[in-house]
Amino acid sequence: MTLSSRQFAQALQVMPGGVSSPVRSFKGVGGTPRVIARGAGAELIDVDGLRYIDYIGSWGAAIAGHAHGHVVEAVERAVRDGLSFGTTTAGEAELAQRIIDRVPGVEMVRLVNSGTEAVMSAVRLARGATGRSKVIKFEGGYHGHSDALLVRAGSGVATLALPDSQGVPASAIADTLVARYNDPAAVEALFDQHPGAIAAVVVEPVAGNMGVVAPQPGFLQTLRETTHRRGALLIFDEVMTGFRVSRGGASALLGVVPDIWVFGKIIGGGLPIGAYAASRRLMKLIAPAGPIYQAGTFSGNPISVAGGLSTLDLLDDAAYLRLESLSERLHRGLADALREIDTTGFVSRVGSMLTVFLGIQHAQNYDDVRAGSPDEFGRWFHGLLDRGVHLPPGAFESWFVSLAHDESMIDRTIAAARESLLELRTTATSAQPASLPASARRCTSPQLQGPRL
Ligand code: KE4
Repeated sequence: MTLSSRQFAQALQVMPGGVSSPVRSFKGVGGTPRVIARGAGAELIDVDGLRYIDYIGSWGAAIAGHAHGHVVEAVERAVRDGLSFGTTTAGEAELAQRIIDRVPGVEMVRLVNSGTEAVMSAVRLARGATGRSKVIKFEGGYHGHSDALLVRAGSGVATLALPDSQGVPASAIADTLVARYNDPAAVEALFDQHPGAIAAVVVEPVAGNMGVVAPQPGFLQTLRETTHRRGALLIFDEVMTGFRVSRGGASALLGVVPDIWVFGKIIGGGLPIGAYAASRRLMKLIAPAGPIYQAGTFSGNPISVAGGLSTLDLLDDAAYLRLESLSERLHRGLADALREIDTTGFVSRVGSMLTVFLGIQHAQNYDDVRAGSPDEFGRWFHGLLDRGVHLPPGAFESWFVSLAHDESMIDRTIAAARESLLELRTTATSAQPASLPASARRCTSPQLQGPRL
């Protein structure tokens, strides 16, 4: 029994599912999560000293890699001056300005402590600004775990195949309407059914929580036109895509300007953070400037802000070119492996966020994605984990490439993916795959093995 499995067994005694967030639980892929001791660049090192090329990247936040010198130094400097004051500090205004400078259309920003909090606040802003209550979200979209948005959600809700969540009263979701992603007609129909009642449409401009599903040409433009015509607001949830898919995020990349943006993850560089942003006119409705209340003890705290500012320092044009080069190399190698090993599946990618879907050849919405093979993904996941590659433990998640990945790691990932696909195809038992000597297998203890064919 490894130290990791012993420590996870202890975690199971004191935390639900042994985790602080459900997607980490391996429930979607089987087997036992690795207890991670530290991150270094593009690698995770578990408590037994085993190293993994990391494609979780703190679910997208670690775009610079783990423990990047520039980020660590900035955070260390900030920590020495105190952790949190509950007052205004210069850094939070600087971070707000950085976001404004990068994202065309953003005029003011409010910092909060998580993506969930940011989306929840953005919806409240839309409801307050329009005087309307209903909100449209999309099947498979995940916008954090606030009650009103935990309806047919993606990410962990989809991974765990939860119908939704218990504990969310019908009253809390009575104003939540659900449409199919990439289906503008479904949105129009909801506006027809609820004239004058819909405050906002909230959308991941590139869906990342049903796996990566790109917007079809014209989808976002149509949402922009429809919401404008119907007097509703368009909210882009860019917690994942913000400063990931381009220097200005998805709205800048795709040329569609929403009314409200939501950010998280990268703007904290791995420290807890969220933000929502909009025009001056809208944001001046937020207390204390206006009548819409939202607050937070640690909002804009100097440590998360230091993590965000130092990470954004690293995200210049060259960085995005590098991310694209590495991600395209991975995309091509994985696609070649799927084809050469005659595996039904495809790579769905936007910038440095991607998903390999197994069992399907295309995906435009949540129904398409659910026709895939999550069980097969689970077996493939463990084949890669055994070979030192740690994917996000769920078929409905995005993989993230960081600036700390390099060509050698990408090529090792492709080789491991190829071997694991071959293993899926050729072994129905737990025999060692021909290409790897027994000694090279990373973990032989049964409880660390994922489900076998
Ligand atoms: P947080 O509250 O977890 O910071 O952000 C919620 C959120 C909101 N919007 C989008 C588009 C998101 O992707 C997220 C969070 N993403 C998941 C990963 N799919 C976080 C991982 C987890 O839940 O542990």
